[in-house]
Amino acid sequence: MYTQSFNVPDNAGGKTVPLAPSIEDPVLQAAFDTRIDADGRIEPQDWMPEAYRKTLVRQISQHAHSEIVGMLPEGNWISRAPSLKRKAILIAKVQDEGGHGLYLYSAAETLGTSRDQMLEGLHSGRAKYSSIFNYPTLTWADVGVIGWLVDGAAIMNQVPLCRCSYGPYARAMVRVCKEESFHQRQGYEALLVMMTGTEEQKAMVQDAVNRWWWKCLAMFGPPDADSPNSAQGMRWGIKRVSNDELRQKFVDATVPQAKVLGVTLPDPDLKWNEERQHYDYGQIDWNEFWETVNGNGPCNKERLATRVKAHNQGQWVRDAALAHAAKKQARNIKEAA
Ligand code: FAQ
Repeated sequence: MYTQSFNVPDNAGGKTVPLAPSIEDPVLQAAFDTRIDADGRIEPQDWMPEAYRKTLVRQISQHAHSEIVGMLPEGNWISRAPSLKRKAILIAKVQDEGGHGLYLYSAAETLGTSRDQMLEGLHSGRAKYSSIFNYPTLTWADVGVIGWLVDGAAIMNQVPLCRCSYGPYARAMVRVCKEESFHQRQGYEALLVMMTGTEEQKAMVQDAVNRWWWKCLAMFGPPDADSPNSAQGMRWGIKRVSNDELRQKFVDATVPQAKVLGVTLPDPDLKWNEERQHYDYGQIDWNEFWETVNGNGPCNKERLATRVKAHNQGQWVRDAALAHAAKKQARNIKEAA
């Protein structure tokens, strides 16, 4: 299993790419560059180039939206969990994902973009969220497979982000990764139990693995050669490991787990390459990925509609909290007078 011990070396990745010259303030830019080159942290009060700020807001808000929309596919199974134990675990997991979204919105707010602005981007369909959450959860085995593979892929991507150059994002990720590790293990354990069950249960697990495997590989984003944000993201120490490298690490870590579980990963080209000391794997359907990212996946419309409805239905809670805060403030002022 992957844990906090998965780490990346200092100075990993793109320090060979020259930093973009600043047209904003050469002196402040030089101080920023020095700190980035020393693998130091940038904090909210520090000067930063606008492009760095913009990239962080793009990535962190996309990440926050993924956590929030990511509550929906598994949330659909809370009322149908097969036992009280599984229901309690699933409620806690879905709630954790909501918490991750909130840490991340808070981290993005330190960059000067309000949560309302970010939510407006999500609800209007302008902002992205992870492609993986636009697929349906057809059986209970999907819940286990999401824990094992989707959380597994998320951890692989997110552990290096614990050392991201922007302090609030890095700190949020430490806590997120600890929780995601539990999520991954609970999913794997649920599947292990099903694999000791009936033939129907085993077939259900295999079917879920067949449907989710390729989508999980695509989660890491486009191949490095087609990833417009990677070089700069790595140069700034936001991303530490490239999309393709993370995908490979995920495949290498998952193949032995699939063997222990007793399922087949649905890829005839998956085989150990002695020379590379990695598993080779087949072609990902990037057309399908981009269709899904661009709003045309099987559940995009349903997910967005559910999210917007939930947000609107929660308006009274936000109004009540604001009214209470205003009354409390008025009372405090009166008492102090
Ligand atoms: N889906 O140039 P790159 C989770 C976009 S959380 C949709 O490579 P970048 C927890 C990308 O935004 C899962 N869009 O971009 C959980 C960009 O478009 P833009 C989310 C994608 O930023 C588990 C364009 O393609 N995790 O699962 C995807 O350098 C279970 C070009 O791509 C994170 O967000 C995609 N899969 O690298 C919850 C981690 N991939 O923005 C519930 C943080 C790429 O220019 C249940 N994010 N795009 O319009 C990252 O590490 C990066 O943003 C990447 C993309 C790696 C996702």
